Amino acid sequence: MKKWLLIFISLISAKTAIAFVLFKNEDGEPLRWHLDDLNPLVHTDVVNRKTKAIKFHLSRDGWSEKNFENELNSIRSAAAQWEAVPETVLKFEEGNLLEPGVDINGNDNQNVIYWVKEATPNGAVLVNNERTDISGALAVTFPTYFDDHTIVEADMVFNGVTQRWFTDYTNTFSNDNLVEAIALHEFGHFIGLQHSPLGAASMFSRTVSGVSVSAGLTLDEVAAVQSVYGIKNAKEQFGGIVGSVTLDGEKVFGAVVIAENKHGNIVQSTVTDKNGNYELLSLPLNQYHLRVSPLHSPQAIQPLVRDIDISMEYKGANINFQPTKYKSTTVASQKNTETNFTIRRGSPSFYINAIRPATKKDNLYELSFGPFGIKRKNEKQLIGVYSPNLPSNSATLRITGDGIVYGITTFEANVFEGFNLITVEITLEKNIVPGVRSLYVEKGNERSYVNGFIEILPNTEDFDFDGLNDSWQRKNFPVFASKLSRASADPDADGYSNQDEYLTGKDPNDIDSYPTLEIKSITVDSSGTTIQWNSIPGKNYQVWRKKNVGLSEWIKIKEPHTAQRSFMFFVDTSERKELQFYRVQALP
Ligand SMILES: [Ca+2]
Ligand SMILES: [Ca+2]
Ligand SMILES: [Ca+2]
Ligand SMILES: [Ca+2]
Ligand SMILES: [Zn+2]
Repeated sequence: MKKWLLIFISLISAKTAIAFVLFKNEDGEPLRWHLDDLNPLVHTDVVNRKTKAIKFHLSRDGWSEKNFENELNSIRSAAAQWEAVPETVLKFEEGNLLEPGVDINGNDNQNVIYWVKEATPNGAVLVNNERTDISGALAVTFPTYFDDHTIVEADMVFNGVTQRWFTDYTNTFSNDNLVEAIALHEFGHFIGLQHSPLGAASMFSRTVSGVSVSAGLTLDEVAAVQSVYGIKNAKEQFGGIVGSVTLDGEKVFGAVVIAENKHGNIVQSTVTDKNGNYELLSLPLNQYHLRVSPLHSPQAIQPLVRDIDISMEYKGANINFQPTKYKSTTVASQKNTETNFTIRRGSPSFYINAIRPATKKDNLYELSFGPFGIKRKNEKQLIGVYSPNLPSNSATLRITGDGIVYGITTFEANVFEGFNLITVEITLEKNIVPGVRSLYVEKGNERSYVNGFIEILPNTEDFDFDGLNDSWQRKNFPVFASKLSRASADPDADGYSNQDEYLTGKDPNDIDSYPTLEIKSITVDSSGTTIQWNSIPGKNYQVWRKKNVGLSEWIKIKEPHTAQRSFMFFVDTSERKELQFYRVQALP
């Protein structure tokens, strides 16, 4: 079989991502690793035949002399986040560390990940046996694949020459590139994904430096992995929506299709293919609100999202049409429900070209070309959008979905050279549902969107989908999404899961630090004997008794009970008069 090399170059500037786009061949096969059904031509050091895990090798030197260990751990954390997506067969494992001096090579039967640290005298940053210059990129991933779109090898390189890197997720001041976020994006390519049209997605083509909303996978990317690597018996939890987009009877290429839930959060998005068709797959069974919009306005000189930001395959996408209204579609198990769109030619008379991220200061004007996150604070904040041709009155700026109270709208001309600004006061309601949303300006019956450029941030992050607060995991483990750090793991073998240690403030890496179980009180009254002890929410407890301390056998009282809080009561109604001994057991 012929081998092909694909180059995913991540462009520099503002970061983003959220909808998923797959790279398919003529038979409709997406680019992917075949982990359940191994191709014998794939080398066993590339995919481990026994564990069915994709094996990668890190170059031991990382980027910097002082921080290389954290740099390598950030890459491991990124792989672990993709692997943590529920209901998939996607697995990674790490092979031995490589000595410095590795290079991109699609034919050496080794998936390598490294920083290139030297440039040629004229500034070129050459990799791939000096054939590819990555000086303009943050990082590049090179999957090699067969005609049937089976990935047979993939290498990843970070630009250590023209880019600066950092690893501390709590450092909100750094303007360098966060290794974990860029590695997360690159691992998306590594497993076959293309760029997303959504601003806040990890797979958006551009990234904002520092710690930004591109960290962590979006629902869209979760769906992407589930659709390409989903385990077979999980399929009944999902369904799909498919359809076409047409304009005057012609199929439309490169139209953005977005599915939102009832709160206005984007659950998935994609872009129509050359035949005007789209597929939204691996959607949880629910009702969705779909709309179609162009990638950008034909009037925009430097749009926020362009056709080639998805991939070169999308060059020439049709952008000369009006965004549609919503259509509702209910997804049924293991079925693809058809929803077709007919769109209108033309283009709104205005578009959004830049963003004023959330601020409390009305005299602070930030001009951003990337997505932004907004905290759920119950106070007034300002958000805005800019472009050369925004209306100067009677227009509204809105965020898709519910949970937001809007205040005064302000119009200002020429805030930055040639950029008009519309600002609106917003207050997020307490019960707003976090997620990625879109901004739009509306005037009369015209609407213009920027898709997925605002993320309502959750109060606690859970990028590895285990229900355990990531900030605690990050504090206690060098690779926060690793198997050892997961909620159910017990790395110190003290019999208590990380979840239990978290809830009781114990050390998950110290076998001598564990929650103690102690009966706090026993009281006897007319209703029976009440026993109280300190408990861990979610843990099961069994109460036992015996009448005489000399008897060897304990007798169970009722079935185990699950604790709801940090203390627990149990009433033994059967015995009141006689002497009793009680014992409470925490079940593993
Ligand atoms: Ca290689
Ligand atoms: Ca977590
Ligand atoms: Ca433990
Ligand atoms: Ca412990
Ligand atoms: Zn990329």
